[in-house]
Amino acid sequence: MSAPIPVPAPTWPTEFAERYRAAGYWRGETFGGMLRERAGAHPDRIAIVDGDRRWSYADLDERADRLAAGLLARGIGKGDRVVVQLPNVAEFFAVVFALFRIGALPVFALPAHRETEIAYFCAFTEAVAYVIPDVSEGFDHRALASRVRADLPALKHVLVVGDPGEHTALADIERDPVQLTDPPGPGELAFLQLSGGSTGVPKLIPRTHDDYIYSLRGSNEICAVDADSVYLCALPAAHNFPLSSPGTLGALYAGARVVLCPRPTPDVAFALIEREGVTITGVVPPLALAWTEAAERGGFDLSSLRVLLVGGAKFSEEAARRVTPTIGCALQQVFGMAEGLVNYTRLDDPNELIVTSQGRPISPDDEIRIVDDADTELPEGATGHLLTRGPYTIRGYWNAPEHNARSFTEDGFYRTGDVVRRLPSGHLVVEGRAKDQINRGGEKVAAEEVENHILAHPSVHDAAVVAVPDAYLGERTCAYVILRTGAAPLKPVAIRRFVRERGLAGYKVPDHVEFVETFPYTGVGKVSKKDLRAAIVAGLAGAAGSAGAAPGDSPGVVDTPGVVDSTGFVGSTGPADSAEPDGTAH
Ligand code: OOB
Repeated sequence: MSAPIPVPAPTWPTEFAERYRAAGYWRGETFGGMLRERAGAHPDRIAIVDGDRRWSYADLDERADRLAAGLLARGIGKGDRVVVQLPNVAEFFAVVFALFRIGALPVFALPAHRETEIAYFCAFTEAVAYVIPDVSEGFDHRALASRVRADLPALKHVLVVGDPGEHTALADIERDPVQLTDPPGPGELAFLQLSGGSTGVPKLIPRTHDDYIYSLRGSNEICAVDADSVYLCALPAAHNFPLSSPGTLGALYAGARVVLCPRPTPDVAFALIEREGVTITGVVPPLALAWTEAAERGGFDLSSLRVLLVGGAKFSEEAARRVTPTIGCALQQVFGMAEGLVNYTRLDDPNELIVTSQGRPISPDDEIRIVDDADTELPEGATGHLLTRGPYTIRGYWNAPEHNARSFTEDGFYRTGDVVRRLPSGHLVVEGRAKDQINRGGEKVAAEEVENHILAHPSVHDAAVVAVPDAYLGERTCAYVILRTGAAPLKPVAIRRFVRERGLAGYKVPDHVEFVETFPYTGVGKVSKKDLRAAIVAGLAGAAGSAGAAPGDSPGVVDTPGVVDSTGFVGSTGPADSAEPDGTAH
């Protein structure tokens, strides 16, 4: 038990930590203590609604305690890593608070992740346990767990919500609560979050109790979340946005109610908003579009909804303008990152600012630098690279010294990879991105990761993955592929299937595959992704223009259905691992 952390993640220098404590940002709270306090203050108030199940604060507190005792009895303890991959079910919170209490670190996987990603998270973090549902969205997680576990002796426990199969039922490990001898302190790590990333494999983001709880408190204040709020968790619960902006944890911090939404389609979400009197929720831009259209059609009473947060990817001004008139609630744009910094438009901002900017930071001590390629600060109002440092922004990834040297400046600023400009009000406008990443409706795809998988195909000589504009998702992925000399021609679907069968999340499977003879190169001999993207845009314009195209029907480029996404992030209407959606395309 209590495996040592291989290479400790860099943390805040003492003078910063002291400053953040003195300013009242870090108040010495922990998640375990926070839940205990709330359960003591209002035991009978409802904390979690999951379908017909309603857990009070006392219920959640007791379940977390019983699970904590069960985990300890199995030898899982402080500092141990536990990969948690659960859909939006109440047990997610029991598990996570149990881990928080004993100081074991949840590693937050998304439900869409598959064997390659899960095996990597388990191996890289030397996880001792993996928590899963039995079957979710038609996918049997138990079979995946058996395969992953066969290769990883350190992974001793697979805990299943529901029918455990050959593994252990989560419910069976519960024990009578025990007195904890060594609970984590507020400055210690609470969990590891996944970075959207732009590198071959995802990086892990170490967050402490103190820093994360500060971001919750700040978010609650900005979004007016209080004990009477009802937060609908429409996106996957493990993602940083629905977890903390202000999210489920913000709601629980406020003593409010969390309603879990099994999928974010308007029919399901709107029915819950009406039934549960939801006051606030957060979605990615494609969902905001779908919700706006559905709200226009009517049929549900959405009058309880006060605030819709939209973030994760750029929300277009036109779409932003439609939210309040159609859904009847306030819009808050949120531009955040799991590494830390979160910006919100404020509820009392002028409407123009709300619809044209991505907000300003939570904290007066969030430091913002906007710089050129040489890290030189630009004049006020200029567009450049966003660097940031502050009381809830990490100083380094977990166990990744080489990445840290690239992703952080020497004085501790995080290189966000976002290109922004700052308005006189301090609000940021996201103008683009300088990282090799595709933002597929809020889901981040690291180009290099997908390229590496395509390169494993025996017929492939080289691959370059870039974003293509899409009316619904904002961006989709396009893989440009050069085949080996003499290799037999392939169909795009063969590449897509190959990537899928390597066990990758559905949203990373390229939406579109183009075979080419060569790539455009930059002066220094690197593949010019700028030129590749330009070629796509030119191709789009040539193919009768994409203006006014319905979601997903960008001519000639997108070969998957637009509104039906295979990931669960944006909303799925069928099993995530169904057969190739585009088996007949190309
Ligand atoms: C959120 O977190 P991540 O870690 O999945 O992704 C962060 C990246 C940002 O660096 C930026 O590139 C992009 O997602 N992004 C936006 C955006 N919000 C996030 N780009 C343009 N406009 C926006 N409003 O995505 C996340 C974390 C907490 C709250 C909200 C989103």
